[in-house]
Amino acid sequence: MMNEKIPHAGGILKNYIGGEFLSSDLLFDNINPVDGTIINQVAEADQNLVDKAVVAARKALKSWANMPLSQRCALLHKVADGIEARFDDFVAAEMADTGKSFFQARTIDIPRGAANFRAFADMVKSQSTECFHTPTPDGQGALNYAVNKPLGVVAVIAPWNLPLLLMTWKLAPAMAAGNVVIAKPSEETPATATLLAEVMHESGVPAGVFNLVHGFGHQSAGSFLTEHKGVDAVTFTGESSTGSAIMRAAADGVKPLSFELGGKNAAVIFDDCDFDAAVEGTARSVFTNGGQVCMCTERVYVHRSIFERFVTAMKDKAEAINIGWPLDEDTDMGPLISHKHRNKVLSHYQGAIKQGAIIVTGGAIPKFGDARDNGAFVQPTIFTGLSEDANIVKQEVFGPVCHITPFDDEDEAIALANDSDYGLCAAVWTTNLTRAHRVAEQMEVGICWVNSWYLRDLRTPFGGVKLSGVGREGGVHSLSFYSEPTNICIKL
Ligand code: NAD
Ligand code: 6OD
Repeated sequence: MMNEKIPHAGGILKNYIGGEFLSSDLLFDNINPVDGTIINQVAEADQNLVDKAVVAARKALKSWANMPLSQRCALLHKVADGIEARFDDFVAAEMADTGKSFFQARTIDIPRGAANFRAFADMVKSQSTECFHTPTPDGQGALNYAVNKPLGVVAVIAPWNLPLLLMTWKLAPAMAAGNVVIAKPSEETPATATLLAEVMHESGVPAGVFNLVHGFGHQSAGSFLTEHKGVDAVTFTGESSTGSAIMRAAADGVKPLSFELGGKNAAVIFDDCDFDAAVEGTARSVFTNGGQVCMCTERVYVHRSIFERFVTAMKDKAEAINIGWPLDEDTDMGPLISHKHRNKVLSHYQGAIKQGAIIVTGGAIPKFGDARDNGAFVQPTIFTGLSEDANIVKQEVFGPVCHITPFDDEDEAIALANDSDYGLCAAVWTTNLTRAHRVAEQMEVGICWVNSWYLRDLRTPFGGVKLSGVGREGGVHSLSFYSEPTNICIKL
């Protein structure tokens, strides 16, 4: 990647508050995980700037909420147009912050950023409301109906793995439903949120409707937002432990919360599967984005009759992954997000080896002999041979790794898959339709894919059970979370 193609390379990424781009005295470095170089600096929002964002948002709330729906939706389509018009800038910024491949940034992350705004701008127009005709003793009855109002000022706190995609997945429905927002991207990935602020500004979104504050979580912009009396609701994607901290912070204000949290997702491979499709799909589900997708498979359960063949085929897939420079057309996988995260992933690898894992492939840091050796790369890794209570089988790693275990029958496979503190998603591979329904229904997760993985329809409920989340977003579920219904009862 040529440095001059990265927007704001060498400059300062600012906060966007009340329609103005504001710097601060607190600057931190934004690091490229491919080679450890500094891309630019980021202006961290202190308590004063967060207060200012809340005041600006509150001031904008009434006029945004009361804006004719068609006008509000037209503005959101304009934001989508703006992302598309600056597509190359967004791709370059996302790649620089994360090291993800050009292919992934241009086919998944940035297109979904625009698609999220279009989808919710269209969906909100057909949002319906409940209406009941209620019998009364006088025989005249009453009419009960609900009107949907926005929640108010919504804090949107996003992670680093799919920065623009996951930020806009929450911003778009929140804004479509008439809320004003304060976005806080991860400290690791501040760039595309800053470009989004520029697009909002250029698109004519009124000052204060969209605000951006940069910074960290604890005792920084993140907790300033979640503890703020002027913030009406918090929508968060990130680690389950951060979700707990936010829940505690939001408890005093009894703020509505929507949480999309971690996963320890299982794939179940039956002996009647389409073998090649199952290998291809499972490899994709383990290694996409270096395993840094909340839906990535980290536990694979394979029927014993095809276990050895499956493990060998997965090994071949892992070893064929091209790890490299994001811009190279043939790069499949980039680095992890940071050295700190790599240390966490490597300590999981080392822990697994210590607990007696068989290393099918990987387990270490790749060597390149160039600047990438300063980056945060790890090898795609497959383990077998551990019992179900081993740490790497229990805890979320969030790296390019899985453990593969054999099973003997369907009931055992279901029990193994469900034996987790998490419950985000699962994948089931079988050509038997009856079995597919039977098994998928029994998975204790928010989403179960059959013969596929990460096949998305933005209208469907998305979220997790157990430690994987609270609530559902997607389609009417998002619009419902970001709205507060008032029931009106009219005696007839
Ligand atoms: P993280 O929880 O460390 O950080 C997420 C965001 O929360 C960041 O913006 C961070 O600054 C902020 N934050 C951290 N502590 C905070 C606090 N005390 N108060 C307020 N804000 C705080 O998560 P991450 O490392 O950025 O992302 C990886 C994790 O996210 C993984 O566990 C992954 O499974 C999960 N994730 C879940 C989904 C989902 O849809 N379920 C999607 C993506 C990622
Ligand atoms: O695709 C989505 O809408 C979504 N919420 C994806 C989550 C990915 C987790 O890393």
